[in-house]
Amino acid sequence: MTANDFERYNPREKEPFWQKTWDEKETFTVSDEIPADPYYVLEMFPYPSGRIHVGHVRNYAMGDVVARFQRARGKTVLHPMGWDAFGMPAENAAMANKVHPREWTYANIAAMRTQLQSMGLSLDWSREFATCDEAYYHRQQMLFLDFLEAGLVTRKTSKVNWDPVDQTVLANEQVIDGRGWRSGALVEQRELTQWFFKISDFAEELLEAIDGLDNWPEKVRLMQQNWIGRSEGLRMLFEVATEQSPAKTIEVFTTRPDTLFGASFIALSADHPLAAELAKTDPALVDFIAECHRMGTAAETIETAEKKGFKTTLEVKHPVIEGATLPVYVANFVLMDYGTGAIFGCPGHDQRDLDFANAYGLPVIPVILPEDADPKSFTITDEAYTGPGKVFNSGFLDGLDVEDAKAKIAQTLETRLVDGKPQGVRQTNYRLRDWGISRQRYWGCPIPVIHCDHCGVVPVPKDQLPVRLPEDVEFDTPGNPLDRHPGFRNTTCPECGAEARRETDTMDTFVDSSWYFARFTAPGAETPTVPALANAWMPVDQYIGGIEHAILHLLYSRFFTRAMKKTGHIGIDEPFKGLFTQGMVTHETYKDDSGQWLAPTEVAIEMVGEERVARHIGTGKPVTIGSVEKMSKSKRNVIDPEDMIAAYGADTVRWFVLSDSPPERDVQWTEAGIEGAWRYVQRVWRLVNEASAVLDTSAETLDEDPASIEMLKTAHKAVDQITRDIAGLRFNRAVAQVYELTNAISKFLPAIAPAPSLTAIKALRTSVEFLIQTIAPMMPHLAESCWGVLGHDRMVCDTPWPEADPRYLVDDTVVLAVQVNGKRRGEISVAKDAAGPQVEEAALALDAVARILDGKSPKKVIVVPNRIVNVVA
Ligand code: ANZ
Ligand code: ZN
Repeated sequence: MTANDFERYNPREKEPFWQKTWDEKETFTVSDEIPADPYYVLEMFPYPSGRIHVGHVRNYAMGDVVARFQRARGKTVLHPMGWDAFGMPAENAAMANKVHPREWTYANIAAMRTQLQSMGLSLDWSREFATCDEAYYHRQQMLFLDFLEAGLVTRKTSKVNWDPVDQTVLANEQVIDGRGWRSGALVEQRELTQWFFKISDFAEELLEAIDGLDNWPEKVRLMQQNWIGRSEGLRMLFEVATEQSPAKTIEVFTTRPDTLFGASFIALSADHPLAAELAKTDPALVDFIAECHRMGTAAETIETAEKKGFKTTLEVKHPVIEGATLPVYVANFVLMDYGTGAIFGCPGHDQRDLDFANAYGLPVIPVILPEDADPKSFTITDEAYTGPGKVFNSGFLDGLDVEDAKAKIAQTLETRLVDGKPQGVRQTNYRLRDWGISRQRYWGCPIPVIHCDHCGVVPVPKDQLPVRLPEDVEFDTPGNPLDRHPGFRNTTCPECGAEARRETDTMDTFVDSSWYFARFTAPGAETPTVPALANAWMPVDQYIGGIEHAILHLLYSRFFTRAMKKTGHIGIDEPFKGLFTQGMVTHETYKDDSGQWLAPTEVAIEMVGEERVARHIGTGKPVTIGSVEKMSKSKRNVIDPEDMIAAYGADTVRWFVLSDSPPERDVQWTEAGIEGAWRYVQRVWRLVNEASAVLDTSAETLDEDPASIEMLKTAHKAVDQITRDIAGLRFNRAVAQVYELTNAISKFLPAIAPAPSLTAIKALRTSVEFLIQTIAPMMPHLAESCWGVLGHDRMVCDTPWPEADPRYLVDDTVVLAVQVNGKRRGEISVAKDAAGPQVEEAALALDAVARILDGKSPKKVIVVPNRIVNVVA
C-alpha cells in the first residue's frame, strides 16, 4: 500500500461526530459530588458580543489543552463555561435596533455557544450560566445583602465621572483624555450617593497575600501591588499664620518629610473644605475651583494636565524654620481623596511641585544632595532630583541620608503639639479606593435595597428576592430606564409598610465576574455556593485570560473571595492559584491605493522572486502590505475563526494557535502557518494509517534491533518532554517535540515496513500511540479518529496519559571530541563508559585522524572518559 491509498482526513465529517459522541456520553460532565483529586481550569468567560474572535480561540485552546491533559493524568477536571452577560452593549443595541437587551444577549449567547462547540472544547456544558440569568443575579443579590450585613458595603457621596451622553457614572479607567470611553463625550464631575464595596479595608491583606501567589506572572503581581499602592508617610500640621483664617491648621500627608526644609508652598485640593470656605469670599477662587472640576477625577488626567494654582490669602508657619512662612495655594494636581487633600510642595525633589514652582515663581531649594554632587554648585532647574543622597541645607537634618532624615523629622514632629495635637503622626496610606458599584443602567443586577423616608435604607428581605429586572422598559431616552419605571421604582417599605422607593441603580458588571468561578462549583444551588463544593474545587488551579484584566478583575475577585469567606460562602482567601496571561493574535495589515484598510480576505499575495506582492482580489490593483498588528476591527486585519474552522477544521486552527510562539507572547496569524498546520493534520492521519497496516502484519522474528531501541528512546523522551512542557504551559515547545516524534516515526516506519520484527512492531505501536496521545489535548478530534484506526474501543480522551519509562530516558551513548595534537578533528559516538581501548580504536578509525597519521602509529592516545580523546601524532 502507498500513502495515496488512504483517504484524506475530513474534519468536516469527523469533528461533528466526535463532538456529538463526547456530548452523548457526557464525557466532560463532572458530578455534583465532592470530587476526588480535583483540578479546576478556567478561562476568563466571554462577553456575549455575538461572535467569537481569534483571541477567544487561543485562550480556550490553551485552557482545553490543560483540561484534557489533567484529565488524562487522572484528575477530576472541572472546566466550565459561561457568559459575562450584563453591560452596556446590550443596552446600546436596544437603543439602536429596538431589540430588548435580554433578547439580544441570549441570541448572541446561542450563536457563540455554537461557535465554541465547534472548537471541540472539553467543557462541562451542564454547568453553563449567564450572569444575566435570574438564577445567578438572584444569588448575587443574596451575597450583596450578606456583605451589607457584615459591614462590607457602604453608601457614601462621592465625586464621580459623569458621562452626559450615556448618562452614567464612569470608572476612572473608562475616562480617556477627559472623555467617556464609549460615547466620547466630555466627562463632567458630579456628586452622587453611591454604593461601595469596602475593598480598601482589605488593602493590606490584598497586598501581603500577593507574596503567596507564586504561580502568577511577576508582571501581574507588580501591577496589583502598584494599584494598591501602599506608602508610608507622615501626616503633619502646618499652623496658619494669617490672622483672618477659617482654619487654625492645615494638615498634609507627605512621604518625604525629609525634604521639609525645601518646602516652598502649601497646596490644597480644589475640593478641600478650606478651599470651599475661602471661596465664599472670593469669586475668582470659585471660578478656579470650577475649572478644576472640568478636568475629571482620573488620576492620569491630573498627572498629565498643566499644573495650575490659585494663590489664597493664607500663609502658614514653616514648622522647622524659625520665622519663615509658606504661601497657601489651591492647586489642580492635588486630589481630595488621597492623604488629607493637601500637600507641602518641595520643588527640588518632586517634579509636579517643580513645574508648579516654575510656573508661579516660587523658590526651589535643593535639600537632597546626590552622591558626588558639589553642595555649593548643585542646582535644580527643570528636573527634580528624586534619587537618594545626603540631606543638606536642612539644619539639624544635615548629613543624614533620606531614610534617617525621615525618621528624625518624624520623631521631632511627633513630640510637638500644635493646637493641642501632635504636629506629626506616622501613617500608612493606600492608593486603593473603595469600589463604587452603582451604575445608573438597566442591564445589570439590581441592588436589592429600598429607600424609605421613615426607615432609611432597608434591605429587601431575602425571601422577597430576586429583585427582578422588569421586562417592559423603554430605551428611547438616555438615562436609566429603571428610574423612569414606576412599577419598578415605587414600592412599599418592608419595615413600616409606607410608600417607598426602590433602589434603581444596578451593580457594576465587575461584580458579576467577581464570583462566577465559585458559582461554577455548584451552579444550580439555591444558595450562592455550596461551601463544601466550593472549598473542594477552589482555588482555581489554572486561570487563563488576557493581561487587560490584570488589575481590576483579579483584584475584585480576590476581594470578593475574602468577603465571601467572611460571610460563610467559601473557606478560602485566594480564588486563583495559577494565573496565565496569554499573548494576542496579530496579523499583517493591508491598504489599497487610496489608503483604505483592506481585510485579509480581500487581498491576494504572490511571490515575485523573493518578494511578497499583494493585490486587491476584486480590482486587481496593488495593495500595500503594512505592519503586523493586533487584530482589530478598525484596521480590518481580522480573521474570523468561524471561517477558518469551516475551511480547515477546529484541530488545524487549535494546532496553529498553539504552535507558533510561546503562549505568553503574541502570535502572528499567517496563511502559511494555518496551511502548515493543515498539512500536519493530514500527515499524522496518513502516518497512522500506514503504521496501522504494518502493525497488522505478523512478524516472524524477535530481533532486538538498534533501530527499534532508538525509536523507543525517542518516543519515551518525547513523552517525558511533552508532559513537562504541557504541565508548564509551554505549548509551543510541546508542539515542537511532537513534530520531532512524528519525524522519527516517519523515518522508522518505511525502514521496518518490508519485514518488521516483533520488536519493531512493538516499538512502532508504542511510538504511534504516544504520538496520538500527546496530540490529543491539542487536536482532540484527529486523535480520536487515529486512535480508532489503531483498533481501540476506548476513546483516547478516556485513556490515561502515557508514562515515560525512565530506562529509555538515560543516554547510553556519548559523543566525544577527537583532537590530534590539540586540534579538533572530529567526533565519535561510543557507548557511555566505554573502555579505553574501544574508544581509542574508534578515534583512530576516523578519516581525518587516519589521514594525519598517514599509516604511522600515534605516539600516544589520551582518553578522558566520556569527554575527549587526544591523539599525539
Ligand atoms: C512632600 C514631598 C516632597 C512629597 C517631595 C514628594 C516628594 P505616594 O508615594 O504616591 O503616596 N501627595 C500627598 N497627598 C496628595 C494628594 N492628595 N494629591 C496629590 N499629591 C499628594 O505620594 C505621596 C506624595 O504625594 C506626598 O509626599 C505628597 O508630596 C504628594 F520631595 O510631600 B510629598
Ligand atoms: Zn419604612
